[in-house]
Amino acid sequence: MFRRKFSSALAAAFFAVATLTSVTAYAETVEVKLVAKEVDLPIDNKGTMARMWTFDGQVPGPLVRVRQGDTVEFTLTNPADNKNSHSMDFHAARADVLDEFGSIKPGETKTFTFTADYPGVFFYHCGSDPMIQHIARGMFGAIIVDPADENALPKADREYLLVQSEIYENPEDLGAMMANDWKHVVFNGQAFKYDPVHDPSASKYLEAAPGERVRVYFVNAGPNEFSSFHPIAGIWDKVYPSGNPLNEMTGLQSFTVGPGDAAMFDLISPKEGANALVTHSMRSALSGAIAVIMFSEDVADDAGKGDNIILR
Ligand SMILES: [Cu+2]
Repeated sequence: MFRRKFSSALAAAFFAVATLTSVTAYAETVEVKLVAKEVDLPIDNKGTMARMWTFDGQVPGPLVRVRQGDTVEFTLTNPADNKNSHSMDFHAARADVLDEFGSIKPGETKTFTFTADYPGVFFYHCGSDPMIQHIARGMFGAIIVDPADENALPKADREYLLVQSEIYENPEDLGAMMANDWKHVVFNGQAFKYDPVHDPSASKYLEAAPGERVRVYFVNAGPNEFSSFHPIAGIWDKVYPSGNPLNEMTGLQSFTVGPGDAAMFDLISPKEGANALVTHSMRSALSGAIAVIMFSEDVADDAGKGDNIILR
């Protein structure tokens, strides 16, 4: 995960002021460097491998996290041994689709900057042609823009990122992608990755304690399927479309997140036990898009914190 860091001389000057008015956040410049990697990755808990196109060799790519008002200085490298052009489209950016978001060939590097003006959770993805295939093969991730006002949201006790996407049996088969003929719909790159109930070979699941506010940053990479995101045996306490605090909604059973969209979902369990986070589109859920969250008083302190926001 990329963390904010001091990088301007102004930051030092502001530091004394900031200690006196600790709720006032100030803008920083954040360097983010990602590398397009064409690699083999497992698409299920049994270790079935597929040729994926990725940012930094991971599906989803690294979580980028900045604060509202920050300037993001982004660099994409496409190594010479790749076979395809790649690009970056940050949904948190306002830019020129032909310039900043344009493709670079193997062996090329490009840098562009943008300011993170809107708080929330946003999709990022490769937009190179054919975009449907670059997304279906795993070239996506999330950027969280924390609000400039640190009190704009109720404080989350734990945070998790789930990115929904489709996996097509033959990643070369553009026709199957255009026909929406996927094999699995998954969270974070693998079928039933966090669901030991439906797949005994799953070893991971989300964790929290009763009474804690669990914030799920949910991104739907698609490329085609909508998600009706629902916590089985729970109710979303709050839902924030695009993760903007001004979009607060209360007491929802499910909320639809379309392809290329994202939202923030807060969940509080009054008791120990399990919920299952699913897209309530059953064909999608039963092909792999289910994540179990266990509520227990014995939860590990570091669950859903720091680098554990994405369970790799
Ligand atoms: Cu790409």
